Parts: sequence; C-alpha cells; structure tokens
Amino acid sequence: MLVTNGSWAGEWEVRERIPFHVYGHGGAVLDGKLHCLGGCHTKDWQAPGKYHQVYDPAADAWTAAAELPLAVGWPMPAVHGGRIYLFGGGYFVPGPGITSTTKAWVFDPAANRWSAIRDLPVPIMNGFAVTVGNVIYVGLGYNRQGGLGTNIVAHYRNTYRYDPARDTYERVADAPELGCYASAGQWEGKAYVVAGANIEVGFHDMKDYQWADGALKYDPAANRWTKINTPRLKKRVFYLTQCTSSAVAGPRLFAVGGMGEYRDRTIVGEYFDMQREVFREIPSLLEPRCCGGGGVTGDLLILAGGFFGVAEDLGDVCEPTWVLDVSDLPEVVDGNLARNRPAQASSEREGHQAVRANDGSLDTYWEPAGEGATNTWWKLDLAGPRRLAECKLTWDSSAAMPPYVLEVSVNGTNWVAAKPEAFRRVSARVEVVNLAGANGRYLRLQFSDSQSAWHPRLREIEVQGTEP
Ligand SMILES: [Ca+2]
Repeated sequence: MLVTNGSWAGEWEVRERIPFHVYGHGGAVLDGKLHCLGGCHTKDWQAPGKYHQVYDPAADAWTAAAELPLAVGWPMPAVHGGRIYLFGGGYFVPGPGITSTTKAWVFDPAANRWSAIRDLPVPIMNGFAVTVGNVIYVGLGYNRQGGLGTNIVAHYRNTYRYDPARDTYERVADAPELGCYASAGQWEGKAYVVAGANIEVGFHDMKDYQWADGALKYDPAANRWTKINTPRLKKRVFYLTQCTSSAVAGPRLFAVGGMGEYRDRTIVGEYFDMQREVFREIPSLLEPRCCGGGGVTGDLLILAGGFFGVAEDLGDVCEPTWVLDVSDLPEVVDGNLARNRPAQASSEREGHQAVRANDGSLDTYWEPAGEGATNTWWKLDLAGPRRLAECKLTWDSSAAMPPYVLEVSVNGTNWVAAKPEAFRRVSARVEVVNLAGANGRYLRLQFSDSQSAWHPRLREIEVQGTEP
C-alpha cells in the first residue's frame, strides 16, 4: 500500500485478447495452458455457451479446443491425471431460465474429447472443485432452478469426494458455512476455499450476498473443515479468479479483483497464503474487473475474460488477457527484521528507551519523556535495504489510539507514508500495517496529538519482509 505498480519487478502485462470474451467461465490449467470453459459472451448472464478457449502464454496465442457438451456458466473445474474434470454449472432452460445441473465431464487433451462421468449427487453451480492427492473434492455453491434470486432452492455446505479411478462420489463432512464465487487450492494435503460470497441472491441486489471473509480449510485425514478467520484485505463477491482451482502457485491461492458493491468493481489483488493462513496483497489490476476465471502456469498468473466497468457504467464483457509474474512476489520470512536493530526516539522516559520497542519482549516498552505527543517520533534502522511485507505494532493500552503516521525510507531522507487503508486493527492493542512489497531501510512513527497529555507507549514493533 506504500507503493503502487512499478516498485515490483513484475507488473501486469496486457496479452492477446480472448476470442470470445466471456464471464462466469471456469479456469483450468493443463500442460502449461489456461483453459477457459463455458461462460457468457453477452451481457445476458443467462446465456452461457459451450466455449472452450485455450491460452498458451509461451506463444501468446489463443486456440479453440473441443466445445463443452453443454453450454454452462459458473462450472467447477479441477485438473487431475493430465485431464480436466468439469462439474455442474448453470445451463439455460427455456421458461424458468438458468438452472443448475448435475452433469459432469472429463476432457482428454490427447483425444481433444469430452466424456461424461457420473452425475453429481445434487445439482450444483458456482461451488468449488479441487484435486487433493488422487481424489477431487467438490461442493458448496447452490441449486438454481431459474433466473430469479427466488429460484435458488438450495445453498450447499455439502462436500463430496469424487474418485476418478472408480467414478464414484462419497459425501464427506459439511463445510462450516456456505460459499460461492470461489477460488480453491490445495497445500500439503489440505483443500482451501476462498469464497467471494456466502450466498447467491440473483445478481443485482449486492447488499444481500453476505460477503465472505477469511477462508475455509478441509483436512481429508480428519474429515474436518475449519473456518480460518484471518481478515481479507478487501471482501469481494465476484472474484476475477472465481470458478477455478488453478489460480495457485505453491502456498499462494489468488483471489483477485471482484465486485463488492453494485457495479463497484475493484482493482485489488490478494492471495491467501495457505501455509501461514494470512492474506497478502499483490500489484493492483490495471482496471476494475470481476467475474472471470484464471490460473497460474509456470510463473504467470493469467486472467482472461470477466467484466469491466465501475459506478454508473453498467460495464461490458472484457477481452484483454492480463498476466503477472508471481515468481517475484516477496517471500515473507518467519522472523522479525526489527528485533534489536538500532532505534532512536525524540525523547525517552527513564527505563523506557527507544530500543525497548524492538527488544522482542512485550514486557518492556518505549515511552517518550514529558507530556503530550506533539513532535514525537520513533525511528528504526533495519541495517540495510529490505523488501517489506508488513509491520505489527503492539501498544500498551486499548485507549483511543493516537493519530500517527508510519513512514518508510530508503535513505533516511525521503519518506513515504503508509495509507490509512494499510492499517488493520487485529485486537484492542495490536495493529498490523500492510507494507506490500515496499523497499526501505528505515521506519519512522510520527505522532501529532496536541490535544491532550496522551503519549505513546509502544511495547513492540515487528517487521516482516525479506533481505534481498
Ligand atoms: Ca518491548
């Protein structure tokens, strides 16, 4: 949040346009190529097609593969054993409108052919499917029996284990909450789901979607789901990475773009770190965009299709393909770059020196001398250039936090302040500041409260980042 595009070695890059621009499609990566499956080609969200469009990032070229057996939107794809499995989705029924299906298929790239597999136990669209080991977990989403919000007859917490070798489903534990518009992934044998919303209401009344937060984790060994309550940087209903389990690189599960208010699409990109179970930011999108399907091939996160437009602009289906090199995202180390580094302050009360704020102990704190906090500052030298991720501040009291700014500097002379939206209160006394890949050697806190005798007591500051 300190920096925008340009400070990253990788930036979003515009690539060849998708031939049939679609939204509400599935995204699956197979053999280094992104397959965009189905989706709607016009503003009529009840008119999905059988599109099967394949993007090869090495050639920067799109080709067509065998069309889907059924024209669907919001299906659930997963990749297993060199094939794409596609579960459910919504198809158009004359009269009632778009309707969830139980149908499921497998795509064999060598034969360029789709074949039916066993039907889902219930009709599902807009849920999730993800491969873990030799099986595929599929579930959540909803059963829509017509185009209106009132035609959604069931939202699911159901989860099924599909065994590709036996072509069978087995119901496993229910998820702890509902979810749709999801990006899913696996890490170390567990499935993770970042859903855009908890429920689907019929497209236009955004406030009723129940925005999802945090993430869901399923542990097959224990047959147990867990809700992970770590907050997102921004809650989003219609992720641009929805309907995919391929937007994953190592422990990073990407949740990019979306629309959290009616027609208010976003440029915010983030990922869920499945290893550390926190959300972190990636460079912002080039334009606000939602409702796509994407995936990661090699080092590239690819976004294709989706919907543009902000505010009163109804928007339109979008054609540009965007890629981001995600191999260069900063690694967050388990450690504290601030600990015992040189610290200074505008003043120090006896026994509460500046270095007490980064001595690794919550029992000690820095406190300035005198009363009030005007012209008060605390400064840290990280002893070399660092790529910063985030900073955690533990204060002494939950009493009204003082107005202060956190600044970063490369040279100790020119300072850049973190924006207000970078600050996140995680408990009464603890704030986390998203530094999002900023480069710097020095950190400074500047206090400006001249209204009272208040003055800061900083128990500990911890800084996460990497040493280049
Ligand atoms: Ca301390």
